[in-house]
Amino acid sequence: MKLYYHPVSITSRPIVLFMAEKGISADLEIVDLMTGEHHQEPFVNLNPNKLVPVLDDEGFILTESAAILKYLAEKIGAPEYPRELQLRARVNERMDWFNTQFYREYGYHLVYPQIFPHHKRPSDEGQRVTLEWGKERSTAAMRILNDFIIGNYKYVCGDTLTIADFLGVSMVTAGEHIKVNFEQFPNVGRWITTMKNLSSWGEMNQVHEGLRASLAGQDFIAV
Ligand SMILES: N[C@@H](CCC(=O)N[C@@H](CS)C(=O)NCC(=O)O)C(=O)O
Repeated sequence: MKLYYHPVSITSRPIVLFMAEKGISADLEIVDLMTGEHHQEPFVNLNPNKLVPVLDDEGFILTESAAILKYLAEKIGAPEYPRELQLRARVNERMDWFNTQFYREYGYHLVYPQIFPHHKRPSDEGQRVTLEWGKERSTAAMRILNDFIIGNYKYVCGDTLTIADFLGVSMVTAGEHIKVNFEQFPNVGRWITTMKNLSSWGEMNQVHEGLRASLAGQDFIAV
């Protein structure tokens, strides 16, 4: 099995963290997003969307981080993707929410345009409007995550760890690069701390932390 990924990518980090936690081994091949390797052959043949991650399981090619997490969890029968109908439906619901409602605004309208040069809008006005839009909607999504989805629970689907936590926490902690103030969202902060206590977190997030440190001196628009 082979995973094409990048260690700082929001959508790759949950996969490598889950694999490390569950002892799933695979060849890890870095696709250098910084030099545009994902826009060139041979990667574009693998994923014409020009995005990581991509899983290759003996020739079976799978894109989409949520689908890859479900595939891996199902393959090893992991309790983090429960089989019971309604428990599984809740996990799917949370993953869809993170991947659409949350990531669309927080990733593509707030974090990426500020940390990836090729996501920056071509005019100052375009950048300003995008970030204003992203900040307003990301704030609303973060409140929903804090008040409704996590609330007094330990995780995003109740008190049991699921693959939705792996997906969600990687997206939410991307906000560390732009200095999101998580003190405004104490339940989210508590959940992040819980997830950071996973035994593989530190090792799997070294490059994430390196990027965060390299951006520490810059000013950003954040939630
Ligand atoms: N829906 C896809 C989204 C994948 C995605 O956004 N990948 C980003 C991770 S940083 C990427 O490859 N970006 C490259 C770029 O924007 O040029 C998934 O969940 O796998």
